[in-house]
Amino acid sequence: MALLTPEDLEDLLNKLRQSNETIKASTGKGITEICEEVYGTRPASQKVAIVPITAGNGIIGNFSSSLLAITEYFGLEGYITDHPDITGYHQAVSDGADILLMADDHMFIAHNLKNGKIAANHICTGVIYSEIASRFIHAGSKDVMVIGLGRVGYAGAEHLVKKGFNVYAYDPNTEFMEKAIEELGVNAYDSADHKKFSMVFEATPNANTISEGMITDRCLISTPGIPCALPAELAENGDIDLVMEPLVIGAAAMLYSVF
Ligand code: NAD
Ligand code: 2YG
Ligand code: MG
Repeated sequence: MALLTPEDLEDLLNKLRQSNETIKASTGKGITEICEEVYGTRPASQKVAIVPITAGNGIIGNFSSSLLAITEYFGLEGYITDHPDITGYHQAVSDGADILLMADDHMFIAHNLKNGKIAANHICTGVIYSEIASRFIHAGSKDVMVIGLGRVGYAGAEHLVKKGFNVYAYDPNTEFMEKAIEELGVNAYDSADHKKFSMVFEATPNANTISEGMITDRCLISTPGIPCALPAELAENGDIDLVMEPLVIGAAAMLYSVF
């Protein structure tokens, strides 16, 4: 799995503000309202403890401080534990924290100790980015394109199918394609069909996964994938709305899903 770098997390709240402007312009609602509608929850003064984790590749610079900034952006009190790992976990529970945020190289979780709810970042990221794509106010149909059916992409495809969208998907991994066709009932995207989409949810670790032939002139591309899926020459087109942000949107969805 591609890990975040400290550089990805620089200037995070400005990146969020830009993304939120695009989300509002293309869906009519901001990220807070969308999270409230998807999860049916609101913050209620929960205390959030962020526990740095040294396992595997270790601490990522700016990761814990970014989670603290996100916590505070959504109106909650938060803090980073003095020590990482088990000692930090013990401190958070002893302090009476309501919600824990912590990540190793494989899982990033939010755990609400008071109501028992637990959220995984890959699921929440898939749900919230696919939800944003599906809300495009200029869409002419219920067709949505999903690019990448890994951990994040599959969760988003499942969310869209459950919401009644007509989901097309592409992943070069044939096992993942077959699973999504059999278990979710998605349509296999075939470029030879020359079908174009105005709503695209992209979740791959690769650049330039979107080609001109896949998208309508006016479209919304919602992507947690790093680096950018949209080739630079297409990104210059002012009619393409691009929602792409490295951490906050997915982390916000995690918090709302455990409130
Ligand atoms: P994953 O490895 O589980 O899945 C990625 C999938 O993309 C694979 O199935 C792969 O076959 C597919 N793929 C690769 N190239 C493709 C192409 N050209 N067209 C279609 N599919 C292609 O990864 P993941 O955990 O699902 O994460 C996906 C991306 O999202 C990563 O870049 C990850 O870092 C990022 N991510 C971002 C956030 C965020 O908040 N912004 C949160 C979680 C993950
Ligand atoms: O506590 C720390 O600083 C580290 N143990 C955090 C490790 C996080 C690793 N995960 C990732 O980099 C992401 N792929 C998942 C985070 C989702 C946002 N893109
Ligand atoms: Mg995010």
